[in-house]
Order: sequence, then structure tokens, then C-alpha cells
Amino acid sequence: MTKEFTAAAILAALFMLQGCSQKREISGNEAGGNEPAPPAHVVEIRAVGMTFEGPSEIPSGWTTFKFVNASSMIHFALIDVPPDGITTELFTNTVGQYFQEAMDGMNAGDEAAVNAAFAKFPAWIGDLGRHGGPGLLSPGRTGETTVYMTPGHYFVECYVKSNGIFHTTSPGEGKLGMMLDLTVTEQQNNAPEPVANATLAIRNSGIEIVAGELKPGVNTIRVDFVEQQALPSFVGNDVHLMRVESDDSIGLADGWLDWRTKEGLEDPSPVVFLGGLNDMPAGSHGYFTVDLQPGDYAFIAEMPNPEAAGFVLRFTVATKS
Ligand SMILES: [Cu+2]
Repeated sequence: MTKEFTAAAILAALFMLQGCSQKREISGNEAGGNEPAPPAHVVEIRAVGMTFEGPSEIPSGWTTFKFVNASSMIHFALIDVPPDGITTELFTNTVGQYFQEAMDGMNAGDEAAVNAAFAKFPAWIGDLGRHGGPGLLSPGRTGETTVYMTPGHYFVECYVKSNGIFHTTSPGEGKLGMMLDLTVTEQQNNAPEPVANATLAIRNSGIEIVAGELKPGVNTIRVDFVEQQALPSFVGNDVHLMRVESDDSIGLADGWLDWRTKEGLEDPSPVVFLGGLNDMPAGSHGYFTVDLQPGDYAFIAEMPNPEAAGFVLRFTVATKS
């Protein structure tokens, strides 16, 4: 059971890797008009329909991913670190495909089909790493998430579902779902590390604010992954920011954040998400920036029943006095 769950967790991770993608280089020439070109450390990734658009190559260093959700669906942009030689195509045709088969089996209540799908996962799935990336972001919004990128090969993926189909799943022969290949070069962007006004610590027991405070206006939030874990559902610790607009907001989000259920991670989401930071290894840290109007919010994790696991942290942003 434990072994199966571990394998499943690994698979889940792989799932995330598959994603959409149209590759293009973002250059100053595309800024148009009199707008200055964005600095090299700001990398725009756009969600357009069920594809990602973004550069295929970026310099290394502290990198701010400006995640523009230009679609009508909720998405995230998880950065995966694939083992050597694993391409987005291979990932799509193996792990992505098998996750979808497992999901189809779950929806049909066919346990044998689920087990058969998980049994197909390649051994390299256990070597798949995660490196943060922008958290859940509702349609029409822009999020900013900053992580330190070392040279290498990465994938960006979104495994939200539409009509029971993971966004990472190939929409047809030879096509990628929400998956983007990203190569980080040896060239340095020389960007400074962001300065945060609040710091969150994530442990396997939950999320807490360990320094600073949230304020009205623009907040840069540092997230320290003190601990990381591989849950039976194949996901780990992360943090997303949601609006709390009614008494049932937390409960609705809590039920939605388990991808294994029919309604889980299915677009549209029952609450508004404002971004966050996806899974990173223990001992690492990243940042996300969000403009907060006065109101009620919660940090929450994408895992089964985050509230019971300690991964819901409510807070209120008061009106400026
Ligand atoms: Cu998506």
C-alpha cells in the first residue's frame, strides 16, 4: 500500500509536468510602442486557453515569473525538474497519459484500471523534482512568483482539469497539453533576491507566519520550505492564496483541492485564487507578490483536505488607517 502510494505520488508529480506549450522567445521587440523591454530576470508565462506561452530559454539567477492568466480557466504553473533526457513529449506520452488513465478509472470507480495505470509509471518518475513556480491563479489575473533558477532543463505544467481531463493531457497525437519546456542557461541575470514584508514557514504540520505581516497594497511574501513531504496522493507541500468571501469559502476550497475526486481541481474553482508558490524541496525558499485589497484571505495548500492537515492559514487585511 505504502509503496503503491509512493509510486502514485511520484506519478502525480509527473502529471504536473505535462503541460501546454507554444514556445516563443520573449524579446524587447515584442514590448511594442514606447514600453521599455522587461528586465532579463522577469519572465512572462501566459496561460492561453489550455496552453502555456513563454520563452524556451532564460538566463539563470533569481527569476520572477510573471504569470498572466489570459484564459477563462483557473491554472497554475508548476516548475518541474525532469531527470536527464526526459522530454515534454516523453512525459506526455507516459506519465501524463497514465495519470489520465488513472483519473478515468477513479471517475468510473474502476480500481483495477487505476492500479493498472499506476503500474505503468516509469521508474524515472521517482527522480522528478519540483522547483516552485506560480500557484493557482483565477482567470484574468496576473501573478508574480520568484525562485532562484540554476542552469538546466525544466518543465512548466498545469494539471488542473476541465471535463475530467488534466490540462497536461495531450489534446491529440503529437500535441502537448499545458506543458512548457524551459532551459536555463549559464548566463547570469544578476537580479537581486527579492525583499519580503512577510515570511511563511512550511512544515509537514502546516503553514505559519514567522516574520513580518500582511498589509494593504503590494506584499512580497517569502516562503521557507522547512519541510517537504510526498503525500499518498502524489502531491507535497505548497502554498496558494485564496479569497475568503463567505463562511463556506474554506470548506469549498478544502474539498476542491484534492485532484483525485471528480470535482477536485476541476475548472472552475469554487473560490478566487490569487497565486502562490508551488512545491519546492526542503531547505529551499521562494517568493510571491500580490496586491491585497482590504478583506479576508487564506493561505492554503493543494493537497487532500488541507484544513485538517494544518494547511489553512486565515488572515485579514484591514483598511488603511
Ligand atoms: Cu491549467
